[in-house]
Amino acid sequence: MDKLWTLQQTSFSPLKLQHNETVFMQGNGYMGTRGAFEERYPGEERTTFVHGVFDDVPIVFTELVNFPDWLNIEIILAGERFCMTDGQLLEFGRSLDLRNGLLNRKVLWRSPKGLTTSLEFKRFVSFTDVHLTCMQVTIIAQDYNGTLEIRSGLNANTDNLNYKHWEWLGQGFEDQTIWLKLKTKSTKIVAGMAERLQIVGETALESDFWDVTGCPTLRLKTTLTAGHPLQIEKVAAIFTSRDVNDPLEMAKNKLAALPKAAWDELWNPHVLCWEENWNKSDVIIEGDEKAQLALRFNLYNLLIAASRYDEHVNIGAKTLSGYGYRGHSFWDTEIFILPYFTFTQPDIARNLLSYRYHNLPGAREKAQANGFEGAQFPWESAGSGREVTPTWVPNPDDPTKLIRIWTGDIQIHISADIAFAIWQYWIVSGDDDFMVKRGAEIILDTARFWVSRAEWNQEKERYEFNKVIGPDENHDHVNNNAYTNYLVHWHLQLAVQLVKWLKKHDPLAATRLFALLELNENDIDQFKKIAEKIYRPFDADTKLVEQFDGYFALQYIDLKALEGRKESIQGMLGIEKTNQTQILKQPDVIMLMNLFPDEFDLDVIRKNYQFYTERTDLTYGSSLGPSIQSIVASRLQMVDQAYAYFLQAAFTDIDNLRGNAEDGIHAASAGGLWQTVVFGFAGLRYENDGWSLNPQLPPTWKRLAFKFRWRGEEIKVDLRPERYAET
Ligand code: IFM
Repeated sequence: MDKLWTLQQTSFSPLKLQHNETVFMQGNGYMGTRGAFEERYPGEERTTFVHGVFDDVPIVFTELVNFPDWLNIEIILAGERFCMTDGQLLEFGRSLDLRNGLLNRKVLWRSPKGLTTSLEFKRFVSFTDVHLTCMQVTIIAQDYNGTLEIRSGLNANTDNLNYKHWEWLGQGFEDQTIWLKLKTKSTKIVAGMAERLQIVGETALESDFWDVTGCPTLRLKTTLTAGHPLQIEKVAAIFTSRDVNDPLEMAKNKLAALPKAAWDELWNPHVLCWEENWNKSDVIIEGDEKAQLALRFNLYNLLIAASRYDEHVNIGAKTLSGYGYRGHSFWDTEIFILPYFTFTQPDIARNLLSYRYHNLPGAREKAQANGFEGAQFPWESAGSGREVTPTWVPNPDDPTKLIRIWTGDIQIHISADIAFAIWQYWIVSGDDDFMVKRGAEIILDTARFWVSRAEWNQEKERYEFNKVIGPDENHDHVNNNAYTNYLVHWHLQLAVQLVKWLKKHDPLAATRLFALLELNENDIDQFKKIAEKIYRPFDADTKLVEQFDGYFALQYIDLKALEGRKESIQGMLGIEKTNQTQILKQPDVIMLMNLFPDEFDLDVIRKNYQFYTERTDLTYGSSLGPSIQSIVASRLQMVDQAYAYFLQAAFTDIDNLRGNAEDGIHAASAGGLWQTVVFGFAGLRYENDGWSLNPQLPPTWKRLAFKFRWRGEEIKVDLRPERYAET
């Protein structure tokens, strides 16, 4: 077992089921399945989500639908059901091989009647044939001869936290295969699933099909002889009407085309495909094994979350790994996750940006509904690209009361974040085609939104953005949030430059786009004029950027005096009270300086870093915070601090640092982690003219190596600090 690639669980803890389900997550960019055990346990949250399969639900509008369970296998050994909480668990070990997504569990179990059996479970979700999953169970009776009964069904009675989304359409059994057909209640997406179960190399003594409505089940019975291994193989196929016309037929055909024992046939190309992915996207750290493994764990979770084929899906804030945020996507994708793909697998980045392009109609609808022009992207986005941020949610402390959520109304910076990600992708990939066909339309139509959203302050002779929420969500309805204003300024300038470029590069496309968006030269002048006059707070004396109007006058709270707390400041003080303090949920001005390092001199960055860091709730505020702090600390050559924040991001989910890993992977933190290493420790900087490195590695790191793509060319970075050079 390679400890730099393998995540291990050495003891079974029924109280940590859900946390471990998140950690032992598997997926392939089409579907994602939590690391639940094959047999069932109370308190588990077994889910499989498939990208783009959303259905309507109260309060949060829409959510990813939990698919029928393909994992379940019940094993009955000489009449006793295998269950790790009964009898005696003599040995237990589980591992996830990050190199190829293989989940393996080895158990030595003594039944209540005293019979000992060893069981090994292996499973993977195919990276090559994304509709397929494969599982193998090897069973050895240690000290007895007896019967073995296996029951395995496709259980459609799954729900999303008690909310049912599936309508049952049919089920059946043919050619040793069970099948199930369903439809989501509101979105009418049809799913077809099929499953085949067999004893490898043997014919079962008995085999039946139990036609239980909603849970077609296969049952196999045979005998176990002491010391002789017996192997069970299960393959399952999932298709939906989002992928093909007849999902059920496709699922059945898929299984019918597989050889009798399919593991090797599916496993070999799967491993090669993983190898290709890691070859492009791995990061090697030498001298710090814990950091290496944790980093790979986070990258693995990004690799299994991103669709390779579907331009109409994004990555949710919790990937496909849990109910948190119900599969909705935020700026987390563009600002935190996308750089990993832009730099290492630009095709995936292009897909993700295309999702925003296809969802322009939803963004235009939102702008119009709010009385604005152009395109205003939703704060939370799902299948259709319409705003799906809940407006009211029950107060967790008193469910009879509701809390108003304002982010969907006024957290407007996401439209500029998307423009930023497109620009970054363009600069790095040199993909002019994307810019001409898709990127420019997004950048210009969102620029138009800014023009109509800006407010002219006659007295101060400047444009302002009032009543907004910046990245720091502890403060709502603030005026002139620095992050928002600076970003819009940049966005409008970019729009002006882009028009110039487009006219020169592809005049016909420019004319077409102007006609499509009904733009004229006055509009472009307007972009320029507003950009010049947008208020961008900066105090030349203190060198501080005020996060928003009046921030400095808010109450200071000494976070150090509250060390040891177990909840966020907002949780302790409540929303209203926190609003009155200077405590930030996550970096805001520091976030700005992270995105535009060249706009501010180092002294300004240092002063703002010092000022805002001590006011930011980095332990229990947002998980998006630590990675950004780390990158900026690296830039300021504060390597120890950068490393401390790096660790905080790296172990967010593995060690459940925020106590909510059961809701799913913190995807933005995972994406930010890659940035802490590449933009932070390696100091990769890029601009129109090219890229450069300015490395400063943590003291124990003997080597940092990774690849990235720059305008079609593969660049290999291999950093070995001189202090470790052989003498
Ligand atoms: O997008 C983030 C936001 O910045 C902080 N709250 C959680 C969201 C989803 O991760």
